[in-house]
Amino acid sequence: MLIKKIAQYSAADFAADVRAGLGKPGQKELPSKYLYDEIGSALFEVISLLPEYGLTRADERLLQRYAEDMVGGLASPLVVAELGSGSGKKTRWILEALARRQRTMYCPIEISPAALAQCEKELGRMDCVSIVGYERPYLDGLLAVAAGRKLGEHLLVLFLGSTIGNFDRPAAEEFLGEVRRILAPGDGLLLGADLEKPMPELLAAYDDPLGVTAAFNLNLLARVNRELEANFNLSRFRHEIRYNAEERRIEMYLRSFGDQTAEVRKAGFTVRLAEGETIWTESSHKYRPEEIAQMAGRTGFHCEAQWLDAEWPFAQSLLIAE
Ligand code: AVJ
Repeated sequence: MLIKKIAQYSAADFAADVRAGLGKPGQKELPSKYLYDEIGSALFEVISLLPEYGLTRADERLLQRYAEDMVGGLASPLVVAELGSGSGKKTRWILEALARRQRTMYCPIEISPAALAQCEKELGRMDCVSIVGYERPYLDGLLAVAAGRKLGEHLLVLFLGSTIGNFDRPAAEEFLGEVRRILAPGDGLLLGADLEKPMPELLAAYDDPLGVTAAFNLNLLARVNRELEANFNLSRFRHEIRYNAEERRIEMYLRSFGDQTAEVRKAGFTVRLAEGETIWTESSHKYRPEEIAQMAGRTGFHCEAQWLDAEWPFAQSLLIAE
C-alpha cells in the first residue's frame, strides 16, 4: 500500500486541545478523537467482541449479507474512500462484491498510522483491489481522493461503524453537508448508524462487566500521562455512563474520586478536580432510520436504500448525491 502522509496531530495540537478541554469553565472535557491511540484502538477491537456491545457485529453482518445489493446500483468505475478505516475487516465484504465486477481502487483515510497498517494487513492482498492510504483527517483525505479522480470515475464513500454518532446532531448534519460538497452528483455515501434501543441494553453496551470500556475510557488519561508528561492518578477516576434522553445519546465520563490535582507538564498547566467532578470524554448518538433519510435530504443527498439489522438495531443507509 502506498501511504500519503502529512504531519499528523503533533504533541502541540494534543497539548492545546487537552489544555482547552480541561481548562473549560463548567463541564471539563477531552475530545473523543484522542481515544484511539494504539492502545485505545486495540481496546476498541476488544469492545467489539463483547457480548454486550452488538454494534460492530451488526454493522458487519449487514455488510456481509447485503454488500451485493449495496454496490449493485452504483456506476463504475468506482473509487471507494473510507473515512476511518479501523481494522478494515468489514470493508472486505464491500470490496469483494465490487472486485467481482471490476478493478477497484480503495482509499482508506485514517489519522491513526496503526489502524492504516492493520488495514493494509487485512486487505492488502486482495485480487483486483489497489490501495492508497491517506494518513489525514477525514475531509482533507476525501478532498485529496476527489481531486485525484479521473474522468468518469465515481466515488463511493464509506462511513461505517456509527462514527457519525460521535458528532452531536447539528455537527453530524454539517459534516454530511461537507462530504456532499466534495462529491459529484451520483456519487454514494454508505453511512452506518447505531439506532435507538432500550436503555438497559444501551447502558450495558457502554459499561461492560469486564471493564474493557472503562479501560478504553481511562486510557485517554493514560495517554495524556504518556504523551504530555502528566501525572493523573488513574486509580482516582471512575468510568461513568449516562443516557441523555433529550439528546438521545450515550455520554461517557471520567469521575474524580476526591479532590485532586494533576500536572500536565508538556502543556504547561495544572488541573484541579473537585470530589465527584467529571470529565466528558465521548458522546454516542442514537438514530431513528427516518431521521437519517431526512438528514440526507437536507444535505444534498437522497436516501436510496436502508438495511436494518434484526438482532441489534443498526442501519446502513445508502445516500446518493443529488
Ligand atoms: C466507535 C464511536 C462507534 O460510540 O459506540 C465504544 C466508540 N465508545 N464504546 C461508539 C465506543 C465506547 C463507538 N464508536
